Amino acid sequence: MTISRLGVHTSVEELFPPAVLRDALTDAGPTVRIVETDDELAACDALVTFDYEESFLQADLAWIHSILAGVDHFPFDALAEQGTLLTNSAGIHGDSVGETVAGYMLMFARGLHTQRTNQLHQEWAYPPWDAAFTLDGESLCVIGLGTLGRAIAMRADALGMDVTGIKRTPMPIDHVETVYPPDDLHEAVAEARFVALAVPLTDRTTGLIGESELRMLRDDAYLINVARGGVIEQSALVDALESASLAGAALDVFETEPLPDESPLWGMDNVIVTSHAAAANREYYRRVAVLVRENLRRLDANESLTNQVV
Ligand code: 7N6
Repeated sequence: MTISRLGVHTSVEELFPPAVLRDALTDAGPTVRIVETDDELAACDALVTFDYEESFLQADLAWIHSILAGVDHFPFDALAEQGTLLTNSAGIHGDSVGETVAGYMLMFARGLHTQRTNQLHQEWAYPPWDAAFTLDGESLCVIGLGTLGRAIAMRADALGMDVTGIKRTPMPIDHVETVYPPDDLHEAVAEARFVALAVPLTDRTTGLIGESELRMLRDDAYLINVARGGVIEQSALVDALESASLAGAALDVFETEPLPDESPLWGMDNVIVTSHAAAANREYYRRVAVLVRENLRRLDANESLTNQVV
């Protein structure tokens, strides 16, 4: 199958200007246009997009490429029924998310979040004598050992941390001392000073960290979420933070985004809130372009697609 008319949906603007991706694809084969209206959509065989909209189904596209790794907002069954292929952008976020998680852990260990808050009040304050620690020798459990989890594990290992992890199909993974199956979740998280969530949002991972899992965590543990908000029962997390049964949390993703003004998470000293920005990277569009080009080539050659979800 040859794609001759490729659209870049304006929703990619969430991450980069549509024109930079269009320009990066101009010599890829198809004519490439930026798509905003249904008429423009109707003139496409395939679409690169951030959002999912129902009009994409009506347009009967041959292929949709999501510029996100997490595609839980797409209707897999309806796309499959219609014969529309769906691919995602998994695999391109390891370095950016890995560095972000290393940053969160360093902020907590070295008290940098507190120092920054102090600076905003022009306050010169040495940390309480027993507050600061080093990551060297601390433990991390990474839940999900795909691109993100492995990139997190590699950086944690380089910082001298003891890394364990959970993988649906356990196998030896570089930089991870012990890989547990999902059934051993409680055992795996109970030991860890840091727990990082790096799983896709699926039926199996929705609410994975709820009240009983939070109760298993050490009371000096930090929870990090760079997966999807729905992986944690957010109200149970707020309760755990308010009752100090957890030392803190770094959260990039939330049940509702943007995080609503009234959320108590905004105001907690031991919570780092970032705006679904762990994967932000000025090179993002180039990496998407590489995936799109590869799949245009494969479609042309009647080969199976890379990163195919549906
Ligand atoms: C950037 C999203 C993904 O699913 O959540 C990540 O690709 C990055 C807004």
